Amino acid sequence: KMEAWYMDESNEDQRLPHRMNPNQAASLEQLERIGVYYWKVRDDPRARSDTLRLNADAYESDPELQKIRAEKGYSFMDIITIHPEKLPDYENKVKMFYEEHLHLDDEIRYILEGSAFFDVRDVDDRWIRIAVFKGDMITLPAGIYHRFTVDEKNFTKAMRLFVGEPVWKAYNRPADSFQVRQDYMEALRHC
Ligand code: KMT
Ligand code: NI
Repeated sequence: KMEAWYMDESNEDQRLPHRMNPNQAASLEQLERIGVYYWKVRDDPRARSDTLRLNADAYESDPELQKIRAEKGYSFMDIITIHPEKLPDYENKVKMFYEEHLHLDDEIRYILEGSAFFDVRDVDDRWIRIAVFKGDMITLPAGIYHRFTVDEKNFTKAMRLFVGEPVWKAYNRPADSFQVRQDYMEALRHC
């Protein structure tokens, strides 16, 4: 089951859940309104056959993944492993991913192993934290302010997908005058 919640204001460790007390859930509909799409785990054999059934263990040959990539034009993919022993300069990178930023293109991630949090700004500029796990795919629209962190398990293996030649450049907030930001804000007003 997908889980997202509004974050508390505490400055404690970014890897902690940072739930409000009491918890304030955010729905799939709320996420869709801000252009965030989230496909939930297909590893569950009881999943209905007409739902998307990605198999995170077979990502190299999974026909469902191939279908999505063909339909969406995700021609590029690579794999990033975020773990103290696997990623050079781990602590700095984890800090860097947690700087609030935007990109000129959609950020598309498919979690192959482990877990993580993606934080996105809602329409009122409040942080929503999205917990992702093995088998989840998430897309963040170009121009949305967001950030990423590992959780307390310190392990995320993710596939990065991209339409065409990848551009990973992040622009830290404030980037309000960027055309991509203006376009994103305009799109929000129409839904
Ligand atoms: C980003 O731009 O926020 C990232 O690429 C995060 C790390 S990829 C799981
Ligand atoms: Ni990003």
